[in-house]
Amino acid sequence: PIQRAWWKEAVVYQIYPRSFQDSNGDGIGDLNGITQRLDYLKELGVDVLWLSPIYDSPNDDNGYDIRDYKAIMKEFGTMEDFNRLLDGVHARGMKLIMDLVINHTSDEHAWFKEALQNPDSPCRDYYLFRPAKDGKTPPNNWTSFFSGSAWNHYPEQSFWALHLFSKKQMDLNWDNPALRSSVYEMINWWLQKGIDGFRLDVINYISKAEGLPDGNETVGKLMGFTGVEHYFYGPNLHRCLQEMHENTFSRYDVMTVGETPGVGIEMAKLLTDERRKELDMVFSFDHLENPGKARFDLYRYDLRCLKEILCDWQQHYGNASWNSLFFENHDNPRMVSKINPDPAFREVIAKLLAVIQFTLKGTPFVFQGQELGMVNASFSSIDELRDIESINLYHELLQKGKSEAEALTIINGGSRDHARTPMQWSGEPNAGFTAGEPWIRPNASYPAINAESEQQDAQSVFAFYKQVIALRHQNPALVYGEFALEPTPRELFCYRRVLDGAEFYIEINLTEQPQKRKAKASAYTPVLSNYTKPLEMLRPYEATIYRI
Ligand code: TEU
Ligand code: CA
Repeated sequence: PIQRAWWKEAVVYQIYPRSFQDSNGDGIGDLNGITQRLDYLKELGVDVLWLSPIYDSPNDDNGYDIRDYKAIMKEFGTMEDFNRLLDGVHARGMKLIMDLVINHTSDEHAWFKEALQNPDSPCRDYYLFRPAKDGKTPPNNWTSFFSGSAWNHYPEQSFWALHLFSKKQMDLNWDNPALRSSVYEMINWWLQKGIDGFRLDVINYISKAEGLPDGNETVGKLMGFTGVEHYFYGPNLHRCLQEMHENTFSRYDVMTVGETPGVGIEMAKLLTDERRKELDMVFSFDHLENPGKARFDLYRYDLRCLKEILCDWQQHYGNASWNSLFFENHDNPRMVSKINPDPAFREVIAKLLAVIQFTLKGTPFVFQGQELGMVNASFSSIDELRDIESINLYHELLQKGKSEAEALTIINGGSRDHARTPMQWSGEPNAGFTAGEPWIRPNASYPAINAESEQQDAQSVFAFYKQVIALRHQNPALVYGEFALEPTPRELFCYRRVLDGAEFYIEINLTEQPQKRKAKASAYTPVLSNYTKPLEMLRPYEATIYRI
């Protein structure tokens, strides 16, 4: 039997604070802006808010480069603003979790500055400093996720330092016990403030193979980055996570979800098995691309492959681990656009995805704007992009001989900025996001796609989200029920959720073509559908929840 827990029953909503709501006209979303929108989130029905990083940061990677873990980023507000936000969340019966970025810090963090300045400082061993190989080249061939070598050279100290992400995001040395205690102390400081948990950034990368050996070039070509096999699941990963759990999370009633690119289902089981006391959930990313495809490849996402991956996790993850369910976040283009950019299908696809996300076993995570059916932007010049990954990749592509137009097409295919355009609140200028000059241009679709109009429209994507969230809250079968796949052709995704005599049947057409429906469904009672009433044939992307 499945152990019950509040975070298994919760619906989580991810906020990217920079793009959510500006309250003071400086063009940057902020904490007071979030506080102003709490009633909207309550109306939607979400239980937990996850905030992307709000800590003090020089913003080389929009806050994922932390300068001070115990201070709030100036653009976002003050600690008083944060306390008010937390109170506002709790007063509405919701919870709040924070992003925890502990694989690396900013190079402007006091630890790193101290490490550079003072050879005798204990902070020297908080990071991964190494001498040059052969006296001149970087210590190994690892590449950064944001282009180029993963090493910075510090000539005055005659050493190099590792950064898997930007040149200002310096990897921490998790083999150092003092570093680990400093991190736990910081975590407990936040937990004592009363927050309800954490999303842990690239947490599976923290332990690096001893000696930091060269990465295999063939693996590097395959993955797009060299060295990954030496830190995707490093030797001390589980030991570190168990120690962290013991010293922090275990002392509070909180939830944790690890961001774990590339782990796979078996490693994910080890990370989340409740008996092992490491993490509550992890994010696996395999379902975000079709097999053999990467984020910047230009292709149309085929939903038939989604079914195969999700079923694997639904059927084989076991009862000791609990899934996370998500299609979008701040690092990925909008899912609706990846599946089919034809505006005629936008709403049905957005609702189809909601049906899947809220009727499978696991905790759903909604990314801001997903509940409106927000779509990808169309960037017409590199000047419109803000993300360090896109900008670095653009220059890398030019260097490799691509034309500006070709490079821009690739960036438009996979840029993280698609998810970072302002939340579309209304048809007012700048989508109601700011009264000033927005830090990134709003998506041109906002006059048609926005919260204000969708809140008044009973057929809107927003209205559908409200209903499907409510349905899930009212029916434990949709949370804890057994998942039973119906055998069908690949084009259909049909399954049951069953618990204590309560039973739901979910019937989905994964394609743009009409499909023959399973005869049986006509005997059931439709509860929620992305079409008004069942017909003889399943229409394009039709998705219906039936009660049996
Ligand atoms: O992302 C980690 C990660 O591996 C990716 O999603 C990454 O952005 C991409 O694959 C690079 O090619 C996390 C955060 O979600 C992301 O926003 C940060 O930039 C990154 O860690 C570094 O902190
Ligand atoms: Ca602001």
